[in-house]
Amino acid sequence: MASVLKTTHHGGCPHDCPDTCSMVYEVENGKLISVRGNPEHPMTRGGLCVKLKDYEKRHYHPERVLHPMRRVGPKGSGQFEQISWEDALTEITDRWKAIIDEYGPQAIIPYSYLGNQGLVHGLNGGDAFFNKMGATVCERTFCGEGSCTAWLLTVGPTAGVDPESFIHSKYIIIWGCNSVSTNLHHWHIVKEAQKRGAKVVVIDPYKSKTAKEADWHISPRPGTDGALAMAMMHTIIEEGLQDQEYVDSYTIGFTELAERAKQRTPEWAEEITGVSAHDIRQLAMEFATTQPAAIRLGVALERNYGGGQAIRAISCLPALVGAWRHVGGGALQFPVWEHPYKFDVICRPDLIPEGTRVINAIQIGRALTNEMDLDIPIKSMMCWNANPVTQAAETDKIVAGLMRDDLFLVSAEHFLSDTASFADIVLPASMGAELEDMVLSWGHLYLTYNAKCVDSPGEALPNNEIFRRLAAKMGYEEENFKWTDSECLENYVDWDSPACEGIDLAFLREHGYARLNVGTKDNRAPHKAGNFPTASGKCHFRIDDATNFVAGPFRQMYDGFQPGEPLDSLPDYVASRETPQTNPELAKRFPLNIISPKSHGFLNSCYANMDNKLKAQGDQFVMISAADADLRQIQHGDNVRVFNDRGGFDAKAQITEDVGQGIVVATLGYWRQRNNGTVNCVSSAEFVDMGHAPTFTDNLVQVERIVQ
Ligand SMILES: Nc1nc2c(c(=O)[nH]1)N[C@H]1C(S)=C(S)[C@@H](COP(=O)(O)OP(=O)(O)OC[C@H]3O[C@@H](n4cnc5c(=O)[nH]c(N)nc54)[C@H](O)[C@@H]3O)O[C@H]1N2
Ligand SMILES: Nc1nc2c(c(=O)[nH]1)N[C@H]1C(S)=C(S)[C@@H](COP(=O)(O)OP(=O)(O)OC[C@H]3O[C@@H](n4cnc5c(=O)[nH]c(N)nc54)[C@H](O)[C@@H]3O)O[C@H]1N2
Ligand code: SF4
Ligand SMILES: [Mo]
Repeated sequence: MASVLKTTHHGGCPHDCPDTCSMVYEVENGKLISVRGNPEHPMTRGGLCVKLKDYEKRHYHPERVLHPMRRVGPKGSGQFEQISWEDALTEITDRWKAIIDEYGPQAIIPYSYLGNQGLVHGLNGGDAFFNKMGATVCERTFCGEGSCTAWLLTVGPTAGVDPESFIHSKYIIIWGCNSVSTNLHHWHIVKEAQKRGAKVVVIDPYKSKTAKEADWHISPRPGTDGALAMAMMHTIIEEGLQDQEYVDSYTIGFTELAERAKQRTPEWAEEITGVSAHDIRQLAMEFATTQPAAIRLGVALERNYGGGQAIRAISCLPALVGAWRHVGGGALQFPVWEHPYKFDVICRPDLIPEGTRVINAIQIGRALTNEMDLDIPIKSMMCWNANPVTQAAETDKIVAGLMRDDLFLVSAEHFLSDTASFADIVLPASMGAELEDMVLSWGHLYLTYNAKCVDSPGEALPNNEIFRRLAAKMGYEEENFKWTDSECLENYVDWDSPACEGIDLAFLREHGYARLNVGTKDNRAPHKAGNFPTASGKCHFRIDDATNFVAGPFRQMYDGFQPGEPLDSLPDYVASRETPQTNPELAKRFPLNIISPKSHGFLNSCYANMDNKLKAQGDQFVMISAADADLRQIQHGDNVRVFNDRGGFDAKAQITEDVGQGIVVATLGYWRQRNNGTVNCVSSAEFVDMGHAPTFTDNLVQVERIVQ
């Protein structure tokens, strides 16, 4: 009898999720047979989420793209023929060379995001390649860049409170984050703190899974958090609850902030937010007096026109009450700021020719349809680690652009996603256990290693190998295009930094993960005595002469760093663009504010093509209040159309008390090829006030029963 060889290997979940779980791959006879959470990792604690617990099934899914393919049917028809790697790469580079000859390299645009968060196969791969080419720079501001701009202006690039230190918090505000679905491994810590007596407050316009488990759910209208935070400041200062010594020593601009806050009364905020002045006062007083108090800022906070200003206001709150003095006090945004990655080496922004134009990924539909009036049209796009047809705004324009006969689309993918199905050439990409990498985390303070432990099925190749081969064919000579994956890892991390003391690649290969040397969960209080990584070393309530800019922890990915319009020197409430209050004309036809948060069972659009995940998650639904349903003669379970002037999608009506009147909620990720439209058909590609972040929570729609 042949002996069965079972081995285990260190994994790191590559998905765009703050938790970056440390995993255990189990391999038998060269096949991945199971994937578990690493029981030793202090955040993963042996558990994975519902999406990943059978990750091996995704590796061996029958619909995986296994070979390079060329389109043979009309665009988007999904008809392809298998071709060799050599033919695929030659065809791609021949087409690109011809486009460059005729239009110049800026007629080509890369399009990627964090579909893979590996340093080698996620962040690297394409950026250095397209920078060398001189292609149009794709500015990628989908997720957190408005938040980052606000955070940097206020407290600088600090990881803030260690997510694990929340165990010591006595008052926790989860603000615009559905942790139960999107940050599960932080939620476990919050629940433990709750058991130890902490009060957990969730601020969310609807009763999310997380809001349901809170001690107190506060439900402001979408996009009104700035008003809530300003009124909290009002109460704190009015009651004299600020930590004056902390404020005097470690902040700038208290006098001006206090003056503005004076006008932002809880009664004023009640009108805007719909939260009672009484509740606002109570929240402010509890937050100020129950220390350590910690705020978890969700990405979703930025997704309306005043998102940046709201996040600035919220980021001021911990300094105002001196919460930073304590372990487990302060605010948590993206801990990735203290990870020692060398983004300049990874993405090589230095290779971008001076004067290269920048197009934002959120507005790709406008670029592809040339609504932007580009002097050089986009003639080719390469897409990897991203799926704009489901995830980016104004989808109908994206689809119209991708249908253009003169657009040459190359897609490296695991599956024939909504985007890849429009490609001229599809390249099969390797998955998790098939490649070596380190996975960045924007949600904890560990380095995470991922071993290659099985071969890729068919002819799939890791992203970085695809770009190595493309670079060779294009004749790019820089040494980084020749580094092995292992050499990349040696070069991409600042192993000599204090954060990496005692850690090297060999250690990571052996242990799978390593805690950065940035204090422990039990002693870390980075801003106990100020020490904010801002130019002044202080927390900035006030900023003089600031202008808008695009920032992100991965900002070197695009170098779209052009200073923009002047910013208010103080935080404030800035109204959304599309609400019945701010745009009554539009609201006559489209009276409902839509929120499109993440689906519990999908990871962005990943897993929404797997039947078992779809079954657990359920079909596309839209949550609507009984009052709004009645007005439209909609019954629970009816098929409805959700739409506005930008487009629409079909959904099953879910009548529920979890949403208030005037708000509808439809979660994200369902595939267009399986549905009549997606939530992004209705979302606008306008930016918010800071960092070119998207306005996914700033859209008015109408809902109608579909009459069969
Ligand atoms: N299961 C699952 N997990 C994921 C993902 C996924 O697709 N599925 N995606 C990952 C990614 S890429 C990201 S960026 C994170 C995002 O993680 P989160 O920030 O948690 O993202 P969302 O689920 O979009 O929104 C969270 C909550 O914010 C609320 N919200 C929306 N607008 C506002 C507002 O104006 N004010 C307030 N106070 N709340 C608002 C929504 O109602 C929602 O309940 O999740 C990651 N984790
Ligand atoms: N309405 C609305 N829209 C949103 C949001 C929202 O809350 N509401 N959230 C926004 C946010 S926060 C984000 S982060 C974006 C995410 O937007 P995207 O990053 O575009 O979304 P994903 O669905 O994760 O797409 C990743 C794709 O990469 C592929 N992929 C994964 N790993 C690899 C690999 O190793 N190699 C290759 N070649 N391909 C790979 C996957 O199969 C998948 O198709 O969406 C944004 N869009
Ligand atoms: S998607 Fe997030 S929670 Fe799930 S296994 Fe990956 S890192 Fe962990
Ligand atoms: Mo995201």
